Amino acid sequence: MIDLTRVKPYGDTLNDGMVQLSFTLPVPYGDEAKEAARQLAMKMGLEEPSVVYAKDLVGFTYFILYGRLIHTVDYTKIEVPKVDVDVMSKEEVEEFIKDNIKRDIVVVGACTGTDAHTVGIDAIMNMKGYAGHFGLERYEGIEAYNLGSQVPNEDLVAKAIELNADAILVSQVVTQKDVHIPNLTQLVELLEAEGIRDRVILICGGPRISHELAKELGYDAGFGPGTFAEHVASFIVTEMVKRNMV
Ligand code: B12
Repeated sequence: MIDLTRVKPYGDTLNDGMVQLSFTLPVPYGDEAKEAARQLAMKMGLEEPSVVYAKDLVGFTYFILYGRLIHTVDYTKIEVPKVDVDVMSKEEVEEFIKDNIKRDIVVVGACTGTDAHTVGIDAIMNMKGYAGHFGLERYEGIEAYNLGSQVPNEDLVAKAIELNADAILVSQVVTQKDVHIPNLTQLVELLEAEGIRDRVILICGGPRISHELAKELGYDAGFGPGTFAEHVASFIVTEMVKRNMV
């Protein structure tokens, strides 16, 4: 019987708490390094941790450990803010645009700032799509403009104004030292300064972007790993009708 108020990891048998974790320590490979890793794992709440793999990284050491986690979480109390929309298929979105918006909608997207990762925004926008899900460029009724990566916020805003965009999509993959936060915030400020923030649906996405973070930063929605074009398209068209942007 699973007690959802006290959930813990599962390895060989239910509730055994077994986990695997990996990390690197800035110390040379050797017995002392392995003992340091073991002690750290115990401080993290693992019982009987064992170092099952250690590799010299030229002065540093990389470890994989197994151990028995002592902590549990109350799954019944967990609430995660999510994009609240009924996801439609590509064909349903196309039909929805024809029936409810009655014009082509314009979507402009980019990976902004210094971020050079194109694969995420391409997955959402490109004709060929991602994992068997066509991107927005393939949708009838959507004019999609993918500006690529390392696009300054100023250029993205200028393009959105030029094309009279209904939605702006921003991808942020690099989050080291929270570099994405000022970059995402600056875009909102620029849109506000141009007086067009309320006229566009503003969406961000990336592997470490949550809907909650996106809302906090002034975006309409945020999408993380596992997103397909139809999730984004469904949100845009539903929101456009809600806001009477037809
Ligand atoms: C490929 C890759 C690169 C390629 C990028 C090539 C390219 N044309 O994109 C190259 C080699 C250039 C590269 C460079 C760097 N990279 Co890199 N890279 C990766 C890697 C291996 C895969 C990323 C990827 O393509 N994922 C596949 C896509 C489909 O997934 P995704 O981006 O998450 O997108 C999905 C969702 O997040 C969402 N989504 C994403 N964007 C958007 C936008 C919208 C609007 C919506 C709705 C949804 C959405 O939908 C997508 C589909 O489901 C990752 C590690 C990893 N395995 O993830 C590291 C990784 C992202 N890179 C990293 C780093 C650090 C760098 C460098 C800084 C390394 C360096 N020191 O030079 C540079 C940065 C260069 C720069 N200026 O940005 C780190 C980032 C760490 C962090 N927390 O910030 C990672 C995580 C590797 C690591 N573990 O350290 N990288």
